[in-house]
Amino acid sequence: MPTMLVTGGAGFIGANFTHYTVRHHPRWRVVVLDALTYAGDRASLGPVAGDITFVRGDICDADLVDRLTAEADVVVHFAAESHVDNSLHDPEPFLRTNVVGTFRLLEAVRRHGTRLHHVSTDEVFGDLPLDSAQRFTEATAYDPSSPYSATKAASDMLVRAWARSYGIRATLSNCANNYGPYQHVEKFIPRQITNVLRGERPRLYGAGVNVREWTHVDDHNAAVHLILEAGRIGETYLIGSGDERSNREIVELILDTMGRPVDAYDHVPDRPGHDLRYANDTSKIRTELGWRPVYDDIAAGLSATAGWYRANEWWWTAHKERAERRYQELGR
Ligand code: NAD
Ligand code: TDX
Repeated sequence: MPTMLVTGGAGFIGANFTHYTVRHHPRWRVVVLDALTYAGDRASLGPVAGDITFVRGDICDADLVDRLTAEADVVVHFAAESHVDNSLHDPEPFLRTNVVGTFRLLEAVRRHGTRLHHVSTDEVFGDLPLDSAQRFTEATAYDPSSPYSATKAASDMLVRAWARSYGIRATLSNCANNYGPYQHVEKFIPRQITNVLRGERPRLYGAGVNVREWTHVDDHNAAVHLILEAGRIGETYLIGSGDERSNREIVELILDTMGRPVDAYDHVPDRPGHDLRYANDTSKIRTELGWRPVYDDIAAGLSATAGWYRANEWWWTAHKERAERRYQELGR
């Protein structure tokens, strides 16, 4: 059986990717490498625990990464510090994991000739004006705004340089905002859903006009599998649902689907440097690889996601206490 090493597989997208792989691509033997930071949770892998191998470890640990990469046919790299607000408060872990960690993986795949897929974000391109038809493409110049996006941009640049200079077999993807089960409650959608479940009001940064292109995590992960199967080595693919919504619209949809008045939310101080709008032109992955989002109804997706958080309070309660203590310190 070919072996796939999944870094960050105990986080939101990595855990859903691991579930998706076990369910839809059972020919792979999956090894998850995850440091179990505050954002990682072994319980997210509970449903597939018997089908995979879990290794607790750090992607900055060169010896461990070398050993696991030597045994793998493919590395799918999700591990990262992922939250913009945390990066504004304390950037150093972002430099370490997102830049140095990616460098360690690159050196290991270079030594062993292992295929790599690097998972990244559209935030590397900076932001777009609110009222325009502009979209990011694979050729858009990098212009990151936050320490998070700057370190993700650096990691993408390293992957491209290693591909060109050393000929490593790598592909990259830059996806829009994801939502779905097992997302950490520090992030926008699960924060608001769990606030409502606890009888508290959603909290909107600033006026709530900022726009994101919400994409279901399974659509993202289906795209990653297509790239692994048929993506061209050295290429980058943008991923996104095409469904742009303001933060205010999302909060109203959440309140509505959860049976609350749509204006039962509060405004809180804005995020410094808050990116206005992200939107991806996904023509390349659609025409080259035939990818299409399956989840094309955000109201239905939010309703299902709210249902998941309602049914899985055990999974998020402890994370919620810690996340809200942090937000209190940040005044948001
Ligand atoms: P997450 O924060 O939920 O999960 C990150 C995982 O990485 C956690 O399990 C954590 O324990 C692990 N990790 C962190 N540092 C590590 C280290 N040094 N060594 C090993 N493991 C470590 O993040 P996510 O939202 O699932 O994002 C996954 C990837 O997808 C990231 O690379 C992110 O940049 C990218 N991405 C996320 C989104 C989104 O909307 N969430 C959109 C586009 C791209
Ligand atoms: O309580 C909140 N209120 C609010 O209005 C939170 C937590 C967020 N927001 C706003 C900020 C953003 O405009 O909602 C939007 C989404 O916020 P986040 O969930 O923090 O996502 P974002 O900053 O857009 O980044 C996300 O998408 C791209 C992920 O966290 C990144 O890892 C990914 O790369």
